[in-house]
Amino acid sequence: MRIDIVSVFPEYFAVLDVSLLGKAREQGTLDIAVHDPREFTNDRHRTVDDTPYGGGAGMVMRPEPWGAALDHVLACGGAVLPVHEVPRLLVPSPAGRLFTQELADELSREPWLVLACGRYEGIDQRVVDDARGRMRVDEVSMGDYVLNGGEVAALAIIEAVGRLVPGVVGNVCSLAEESHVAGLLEAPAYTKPASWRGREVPSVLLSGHHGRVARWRRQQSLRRTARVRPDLILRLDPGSCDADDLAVLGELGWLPTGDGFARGLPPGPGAVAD
Ligand code: JDQ
Repeated sequence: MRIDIVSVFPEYFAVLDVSLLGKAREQGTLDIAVHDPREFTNDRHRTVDDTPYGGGAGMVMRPEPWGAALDHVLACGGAVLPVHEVPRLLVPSPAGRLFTQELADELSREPWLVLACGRYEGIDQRVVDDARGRMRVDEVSMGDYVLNGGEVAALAIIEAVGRLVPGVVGNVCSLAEESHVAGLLEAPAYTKPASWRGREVPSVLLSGHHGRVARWRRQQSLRRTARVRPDLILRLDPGSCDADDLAVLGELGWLPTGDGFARGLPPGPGAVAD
């Protein structure tokens, strides 16, 4: 996969030399290049920002350097790809659609991504609107909190997408296991020693009984998700739940509906708390 990043802070992306993604770049599985819009300015001060029309605090990134940088990426960045390829453009923004595992999956099957990282109050909207005429564009949010720019969001996107690209993650089983438990939080994990500071590893994990371990983990996932992320239980597919799952959720007051789960009666007296 080819990834072009556009950012006025190219140094941010030094971490892409490290660990799994660093190895994938060495192997050529990921081909990542960073471009600085400042290199596409014409004035003596290499200005990338200006005051917002309509007034208000902060600065907005000027469209001309961004337009030129994206033109360059399309003309040269794709020199390594078949001529017919068109990239997907991702623009991190607090006003974008939520970046999800589903989108990460979809993007991992693309040959070419471009990430446009704004700063200040963001990029002049016309840059995004103009790009939509040439490629698929998604403005994406990492969640309802505010970052200072798109760089950290771009790194999270690259890590989430990159690890799904064939050949990046060595252990393919862990990816398969993840998709099996998709939509639920992970069960807690433990390693040696079996006893630490008076705390024991749950005995079922030492039992060697694979069936019981799987059932315990699934139950922990369901309980944890119901407690911490009830929004995920609402969207859980009852078709992906077996009788054991329904029993656990029922005990917590969740009942299957046509297309998900709903809060039923709260567990009555004698119900077991987690
Ligand atoms: C940019 C900014 C507008 C703060 C400039 C570019 N999930 C998420 N949070 N924050 C961002 C994404 C994000 C992404 C790109 C960005 C923030 N800023 C700063 C812009 C309002 C507030």
